Amino acid sequence: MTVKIGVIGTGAIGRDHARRINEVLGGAKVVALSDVNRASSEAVKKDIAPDAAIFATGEELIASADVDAVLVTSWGATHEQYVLAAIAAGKPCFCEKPLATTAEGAKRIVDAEVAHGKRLVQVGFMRRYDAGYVALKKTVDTMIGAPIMVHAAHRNPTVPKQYVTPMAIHDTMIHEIDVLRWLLDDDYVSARVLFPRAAARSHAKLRDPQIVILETARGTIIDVEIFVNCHYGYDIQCQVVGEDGIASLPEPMAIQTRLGAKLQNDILTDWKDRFIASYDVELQDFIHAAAKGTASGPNSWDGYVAAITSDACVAAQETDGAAVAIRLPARPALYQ
Ligand code: NAI
Ligand code: ISE
Repeated sequence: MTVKIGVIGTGAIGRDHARRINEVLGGAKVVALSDVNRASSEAVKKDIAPDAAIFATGEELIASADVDAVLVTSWGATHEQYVLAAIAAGKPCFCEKPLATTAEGAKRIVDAEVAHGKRLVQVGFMRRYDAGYVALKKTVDTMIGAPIMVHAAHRNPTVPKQYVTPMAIHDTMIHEIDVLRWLLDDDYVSARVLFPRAAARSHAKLRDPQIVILETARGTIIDVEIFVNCHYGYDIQCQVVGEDGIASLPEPMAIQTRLGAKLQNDILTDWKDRFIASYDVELQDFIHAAAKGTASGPNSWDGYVAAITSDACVAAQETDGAAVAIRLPARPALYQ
């Protein structure tokens, strides 16, 4: 079976996901495109999906009888409306992070999916599919004893001018919020945020870098440095300190040279390259599940927990280092 996919939001990642569906992965084809900027869908049609129909709105795309499953890759604030429409239509839906920009919005999606009675939503937390994180999880689960601390860093070389302080949490650190919860198989109970002096490349509305400290229910303390104007590269670090030893996320493969009295290798500069293989694997997983009319991988509950945690971290940006509690409601049976 070929799953006929409609893509809503054909900017950077929507275009890249359309490319991987049509040119890299198996079992699916992009048949429909929609973007508030029609020129962007037209460019994707021309370059990647010549047979795709262009729809004026995401809702019309979702309603089309030609569309079996939906990719939501528009701006974060628009995700909720499209995911809810896909659930109402009973169509599997892959939604880029964040599932919704508020915890209330994510809860509406959880409620709608629970009422539908079957999983339809996969959230784009691709790090769970990254070979390095998968290997790290196996090591943490089997070799280093119970985790005590995690030291992590999420560094972007640069961000657009409109990127402001809360976005460090709900646009950037949301990846750590999800992947560390998965890695430790634990939930968060509190968040604190510390600000060192702002880096010179920052601006008045962006306090950069920042350090978020999360505590888990089992007492593991996690520190995450978010530095989105680090200049030197796109760099993701994660080290888990356990009772018996330490495990670290592997560096991406890179050729090492010994040349001109220097030992060196390149550092990546773009998230698209750093997680290219993980995006392939996550979308192939989506296609397999969508062919069966369902979804797997990170679910709406994970998206909801990430939204609750993000809200607590953003609140903690305003408390001068004081802890903000994170309280989760009971998990519905659909997500056990
Ligand atoms: P982008 O700005 O390059 O593209 C977004 C597109 O959505 C634009 O073409 C815009 O015109 C369109 N759009 C906005 N509102 C719309 C609406 N109501 N209906 C239809 N189209 C609409 O942004 P980018 O970087 O592609 O990000 C899109 C989403 O993907 C964001 O939620 C972002 O957080 C997520 N993302 C995830 C990444 C990951 O590593 N998993 C990496 C980059 C982005
Ligand atoms: C972007 O939206 C992503 O998801 C990237 O993975 C992240 O590194 C970046 O900070 C975000 O803006």
